[in-house]
Amino acid sequence: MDARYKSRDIERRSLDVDGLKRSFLEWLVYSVGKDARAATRRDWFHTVALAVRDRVVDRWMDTTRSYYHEDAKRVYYLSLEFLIGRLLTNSLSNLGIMDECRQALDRLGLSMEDVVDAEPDAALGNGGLGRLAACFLDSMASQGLPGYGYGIRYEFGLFEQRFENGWQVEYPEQWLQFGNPWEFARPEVLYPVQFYGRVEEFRDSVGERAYRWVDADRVLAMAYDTPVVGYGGDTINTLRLWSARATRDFNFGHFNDGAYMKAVEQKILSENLSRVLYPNDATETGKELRLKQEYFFTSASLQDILRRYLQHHTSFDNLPNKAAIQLNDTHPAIGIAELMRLLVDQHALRWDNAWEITRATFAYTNHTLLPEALEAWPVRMIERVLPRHMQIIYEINAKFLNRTKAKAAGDNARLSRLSLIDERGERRVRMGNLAFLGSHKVNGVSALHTDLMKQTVFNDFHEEFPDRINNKTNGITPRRWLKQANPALSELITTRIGQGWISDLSQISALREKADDVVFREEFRRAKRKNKKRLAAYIARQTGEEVLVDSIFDVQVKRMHEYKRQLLNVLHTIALYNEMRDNPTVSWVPVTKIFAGKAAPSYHMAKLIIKLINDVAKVVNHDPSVHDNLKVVLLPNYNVTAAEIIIPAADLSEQISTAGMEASGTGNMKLALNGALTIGTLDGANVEIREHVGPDNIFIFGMTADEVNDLRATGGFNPREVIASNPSLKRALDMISTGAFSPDDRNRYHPIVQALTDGGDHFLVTADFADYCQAQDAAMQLYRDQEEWTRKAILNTANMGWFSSDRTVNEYAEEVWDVHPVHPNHEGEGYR
Ligand code: GPK
Repeated sequence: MDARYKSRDIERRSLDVDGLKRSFLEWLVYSVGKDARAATRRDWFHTVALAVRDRVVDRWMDTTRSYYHEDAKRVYYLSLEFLIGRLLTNSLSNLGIMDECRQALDRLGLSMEDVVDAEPDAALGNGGLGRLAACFLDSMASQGLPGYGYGIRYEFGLFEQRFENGWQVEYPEQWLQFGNPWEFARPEVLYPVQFYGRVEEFRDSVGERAYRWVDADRVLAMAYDTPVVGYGGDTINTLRLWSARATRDFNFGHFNDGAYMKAVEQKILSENLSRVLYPNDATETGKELRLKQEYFFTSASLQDILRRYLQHHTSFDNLPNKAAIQLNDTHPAIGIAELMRLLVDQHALRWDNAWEITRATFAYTNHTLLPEALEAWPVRMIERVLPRHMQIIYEINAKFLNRTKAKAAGDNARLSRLSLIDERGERRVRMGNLAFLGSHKVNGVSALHTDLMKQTVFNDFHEEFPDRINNKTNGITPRRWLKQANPALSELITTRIGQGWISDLSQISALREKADDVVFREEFRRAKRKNKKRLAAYIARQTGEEVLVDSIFDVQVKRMHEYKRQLLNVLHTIALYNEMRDNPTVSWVPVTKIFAGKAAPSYHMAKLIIKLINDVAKVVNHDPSVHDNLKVVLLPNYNVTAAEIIIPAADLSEQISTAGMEASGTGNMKLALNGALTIGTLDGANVEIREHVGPDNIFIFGMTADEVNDLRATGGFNPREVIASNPSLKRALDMISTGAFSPDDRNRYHPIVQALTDGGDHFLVTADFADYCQAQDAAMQLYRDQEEWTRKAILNTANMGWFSSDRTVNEYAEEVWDVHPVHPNHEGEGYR
């Protein structure tokens, strides 16, 4: 090889300050096409990202090659959402070249923060489910597990939220507008995906009945690959996202008709498939385009998985030993019918053989028990959009029900509950039942949620297949959520216990004994204060509001949803406001109520709650009689980047859902790990957080899931009575209903008051109010004793080790996937 190229190659990978600086300048000029004088911050971001990407590519290829050579079993994580956030800090930090990069930029007269801030936030997800997928990618790569993410490359991620006159307004989120330096387009990795058409029956070569799907519309799925850098940079995995491309098989008939433009228009429309992420969190809208998105990415992914498998194998018998496919909720569950179709129709396997392989390959994670979120597609829609799949689903169902009938002994109610088809009203396919039946393992995402799955939605299936349901309590990656988001605390931790915690979070338990060390407590407080200052500056920039750094930062950040009960928090805010006004001479512990979260654009109640928070903020923040004792802020456009600023600064973590409704929560874990004390119900993973941090270090209140269940079952709950017997609750509600916060429109909040009273208060806000206020009081009193508060905060951080997504992913790897770490061979290339 030409020596000049070789030396350039080495330079491309060099990780020292000089090498980085030289390569930044080279990228800026030759790829971004600017000189240093004309370059904007965005140009520098692209420059740095491209230079960093260079340092990843060799190791990425080594990793992929190692998996190939070892014919390792891979896990494929199919998810309609990956809420990744920014990648620059993540890549630098996982490669271990953060300081070098900062210095290189410094020598160019640039600030690292400015460059980092020019990166758009990749928001290809709505909330917890999508962020979990992103944490899993980080954990799989960090532990050397051969894991691939498969999803959709949405052109528009989750909408940008702005407040106009206090109301949420949605704007398109154009994260790709200026290009995406992290991804590699793969125009040669292209799979056809079909829709509509009809099914033709014929006799195969041995005279058996066989089927083919004909006269269908076609689109192409084109791959874009993003390297997923594991901690330490040894393993670089792949996130493969599909983009819809029109096929070129034009109908020449149209040309002759002079309908050329019409043909082209149809082609262009087919690319809408990957245009936009549906903005509903835990609700299902039943839109045909959504079904098509689900099938589009699932089919492309399965074709890709089979192609990779067939590089080493000629029969499909080994597929379950070489591929584990995890369904992130039911969104990719149509994949079960699709794999059957591919095996039976395209590869001529016998049905029973194909079914055995399919079931052994798939596993399914359930993320919610909310009935409105359980996907059920109208039979008529699937018949039209995916006619062959509808036949396959009927066949799976018939075989299953026939087998079960013998045992069910005439229990028709049970059989109809087990059926894949819901026959009540318009006939629908229950995707949860399909996912359950087509998987060898089915899991919930916290201990409580998994128990409730067994008792409720999957009760009959659990009796039928008692070994299938298992629990995998969620986790979060300590790299992004402690090391990167909270440098102040992570540096402190590392000085005391070393840096082992970054890749093995269980080691953070060594901090327990430091809780009694006054010097450490002082330093811990100092780190928190630094983060609070950073957040206060952010709040001022975003809302114009000045908040007191020494107040309790009481934080509720998550999607706006009635079951998450932001309303309970608002009612307490109003009650506290009244108390402070009534007792101006009392020395109050100052409180800053911090909210953030998006509402689904069509979720009117959630949008009204946003407006209420903004209205309450306006009144409270401008009332001189409460001074600085109470401030309310609702930060716009909550996303991963905002979370990285808010979470490290929190004192109190609001996890106050109606018990039994939050499957797990993961924000609860991020906040506790960053030293916030939780105020929460016994719901989702809060239950396990209490077990780990200890009941003395968490504020638990409210009804349990069992109590909620009993209360609802007996129908004996009357919110009017509860309100009448609680003066502070009554006063707060009266203020809302008489327009104290909406003098311009006194009836504005009628729907909210209605829901909490005559509506029956389905989410039991009023039922938990008194207990919640007591827990809030206890928190405020504790905050007066800063030593005691800090001690508990440290114990929270120290006891959260188990909630690392490394632990979660290892449990999946051992108990569901049977995949094992592979150590890539990097010998061929010099890394440093
Ligand atoms: C659950 F069903 C859904 C959904 O559509 N989107 C979503 O984010 C969340 N979730 C749960 O609400 C959380 O409790 C849970 O921690 C998270 O999924 C990850 O499992």
